[in-house]
Amino acid sequence: MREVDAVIAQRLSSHVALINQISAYIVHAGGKRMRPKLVLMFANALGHDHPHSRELAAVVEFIHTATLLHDDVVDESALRRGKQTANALFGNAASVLVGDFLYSRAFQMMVSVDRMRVLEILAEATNVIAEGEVLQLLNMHDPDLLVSDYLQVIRFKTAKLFEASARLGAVLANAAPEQEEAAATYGRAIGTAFQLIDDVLDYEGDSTALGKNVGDDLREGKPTLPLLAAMERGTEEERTLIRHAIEHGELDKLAEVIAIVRRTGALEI
Ligand code: GRG
Repeated sequence: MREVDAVIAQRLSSHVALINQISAYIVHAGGKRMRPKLVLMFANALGHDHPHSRELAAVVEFIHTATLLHDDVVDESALRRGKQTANALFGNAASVLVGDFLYSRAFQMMVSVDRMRVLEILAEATNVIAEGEVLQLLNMHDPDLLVSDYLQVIRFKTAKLFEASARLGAVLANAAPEQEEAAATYGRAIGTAFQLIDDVLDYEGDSTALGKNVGDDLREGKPTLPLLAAMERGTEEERTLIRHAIEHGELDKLAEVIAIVRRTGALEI
């Protein structure tokens, strides 16, 4: 990964000092580099060892970072990777614009790889990521949401870039179509699993975590995964109780909702 980090550092440069400052801040803030690792893992496993794989590994990290910058503005988040978000430090406008810079730099770098298929995969993936975010926005307060709707959002907003990263590794190695599809399936599965776990981990932190988080969900009228799963697994009466509690922010129903989440095993996904 050191070689990919070197490409990242080298390609970050802009003529505008603020762009360098913000992009360096976020790119070096301690991300796990999971998507670049997928590119390299599949490229190497299928016999490709060429600088193009490092370049593309950096490309997917730039795209990922652009989506994080935009996402933190949309969610008005204050913390990312254990540090203050770029929007908290530099403001929303600068964060969105540096996201645009990283996104367009990623496409500029892709051109140097000179493979139409690469452009096609990442153009489609970023389209789907944006669709996922818009769907999430539309679903956010919909109490009729189904677990399947939630899964569609995470396949779009998160799993798609994992899928594209694994697929790119296979494409660079000139893999056979069935190998490329197998890589894509792996990426999609691991990306979906990653987001599912991320979404329920907060609810299991300690003995107070479940109550605190379900309380926040009811207060904000948000049908999150544990509540959706509890509604789908509960009785008709339980479903109505949770739905009503979400729609009306009924915190006096908190203990009953938590009991249903526990009884239905809604955190066991
Ligand atoms: C710029 C094309 C474009 C779209 C913007 C806002 C938006 C549309 C998309 C946001 C998508 C998003 C943030 C999905 C969640 C992805 C996710 C699981 C982030 C956390 O990933 P980690 O844990 O992060 O891999 P690190 O910090 O390790 O890099």
